Amino acid sequence: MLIKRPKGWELPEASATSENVYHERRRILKAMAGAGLIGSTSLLGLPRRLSAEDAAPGDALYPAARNDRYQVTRPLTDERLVTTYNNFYEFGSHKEIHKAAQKLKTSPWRVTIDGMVEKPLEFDIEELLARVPLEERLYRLRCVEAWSMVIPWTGFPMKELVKLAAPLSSAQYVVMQTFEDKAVAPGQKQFWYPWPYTEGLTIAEATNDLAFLATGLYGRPMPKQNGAPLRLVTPWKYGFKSAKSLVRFTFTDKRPVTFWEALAASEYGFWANVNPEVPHPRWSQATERDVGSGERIPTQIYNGYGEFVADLYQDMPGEKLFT
Ligand SMILES: Nc1nc2c(c(=O)[nH]1)N[C@H]1C(S)=C(S)[C@@H](COP(=O)(O)O)O[C@H]1N2
Ligand SMILES: [Mo]
Repeated sequence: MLIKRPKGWELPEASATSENVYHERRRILKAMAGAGLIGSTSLLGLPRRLSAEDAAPGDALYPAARNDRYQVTRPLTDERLVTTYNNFYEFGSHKEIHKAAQKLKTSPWRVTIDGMVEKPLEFDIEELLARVPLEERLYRLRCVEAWSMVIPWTGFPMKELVKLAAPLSSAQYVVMQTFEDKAVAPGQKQFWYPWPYTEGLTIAEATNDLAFLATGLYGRPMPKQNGAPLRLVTPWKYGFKSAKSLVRFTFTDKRPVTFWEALAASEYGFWANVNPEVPHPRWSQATERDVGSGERIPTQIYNGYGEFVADLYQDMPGEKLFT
């Protein structure tokens, strides 16, 4: 879903994310690890420890206990891959965005809940973290570009946020928006993108057990490139649904037009449920490349989470559930 200029979509697997560059980086990382060069310092823009001025929100809450209800059978993807092989168009469409994203300031971080709710709310992320139970969950992540990972997220069930918000019975969707700040996110100067990054779920989806608001990964506060301090994770949907660095949750009775849908509705729809049998208009979704092992593996319907979510989509004729 690389977009270099208006209407010029391409598949990054074949272009931006050069496999050679990627494997070269892995080779260097391995060599450095072997030579003991990767330790607790901040090589490669991967700070292990944050300086006092930039302490991550809720630092003291990590690690959180794992919730064993969510099992995976593949090994976890190496933390270095999880924190370097990213998509975050606010910071560019290359695979160096993990460095560019360090400019993001996550403290203070205000979150707004508004729209069709009993009472609009605004609070600091720390206040939110103090009011929700943090836990760890192992989830598969399947990007629409046909790569996948297994990630140990820390966060809380999205239904906890819906509870805090107390939506009116007329609300049908929750719309999520990423921060907007051209001074830190150069991608947002690219006027042809419909900023801010916007995503949405039905209330039934948002209150499904699987819907998760992640605040960390690998037992630590969320790295900026992965969407600090708060990002959505919906493992049965393609990765682009999981909007990063959220600042606003708006409850509404109107289905939002989401970021990728506004750019290319025939390629990236509202529902975006994973299905190996429904190809993207420009490539097959039958298999995926596990970025850890490099192996191609079969893709599963709902990314293997049908037991949790298939019921949500019964009797919805005419809806493009898998685009
Ligand atoms: N705000 C924002 N959220 C975003 C994106 C983005 O460009 N901007 N990219 C999405 C895509 S396409 C994917 S696959 C995942 C990647 O998450 P990760 O970098 O933590 O693996 O983030 C999603 N969330
Ligand atoms: Mo993606």
